[in-house]
Amino acid sequence: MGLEYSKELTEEQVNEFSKSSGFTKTQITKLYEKFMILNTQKNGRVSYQEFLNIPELASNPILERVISIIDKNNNQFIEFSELIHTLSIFVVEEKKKERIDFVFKIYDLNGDGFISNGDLFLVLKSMAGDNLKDIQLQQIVDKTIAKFDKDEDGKLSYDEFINLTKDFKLDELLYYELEI
Ligand SMILES: [Ca+2]
Ligand SMILES: [Ca+2]
Ligand SMILES: [Ca+2]
Repeated sequence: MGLEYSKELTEEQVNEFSKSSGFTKTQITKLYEKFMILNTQKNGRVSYQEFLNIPELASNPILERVISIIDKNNNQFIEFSELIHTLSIFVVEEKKKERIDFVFKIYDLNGDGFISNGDLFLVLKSMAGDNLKDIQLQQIVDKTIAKFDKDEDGKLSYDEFINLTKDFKLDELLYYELEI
């Protein structure tokens, strides 16, 4: 009904998106403008490839994992509603649990419900870049897993991860950094 393809949102759509996400109307309008810039094909949904074309993002190996989590309906495209839902997780203070869920899914790279030693290594490596040697990184990973792996199965469950986020104040960190 034109929603996905319109260059501008109608007032009604702005209201709806604002209500469902917690963003102000002005923020919705601005975000939509950015979304349409990303959307080089101007078809109302951003493909994985369009995301990967963003120079600052292209070098990030966990990007595809992040995009696949944003893509809630799994159609290989990011719709505007999916994008603002995800962004709102990081700017609306009360959405703390959703923030932690989102971060857990990123760390659980293979999506099996646990953060394994290998998952954590790959995620931290992609964040640290070349600043740390693999051996140093592996030591950090081993220590971190050992510290929070209460049931000693060698990997972190969701509950164990919650303790980690508390220890590192991960939630506050994320909330602060991504505030817009
Ligand atoms: Ca989608
Ligand atoms: Ca996993
Ligand atoms: Ca465990």
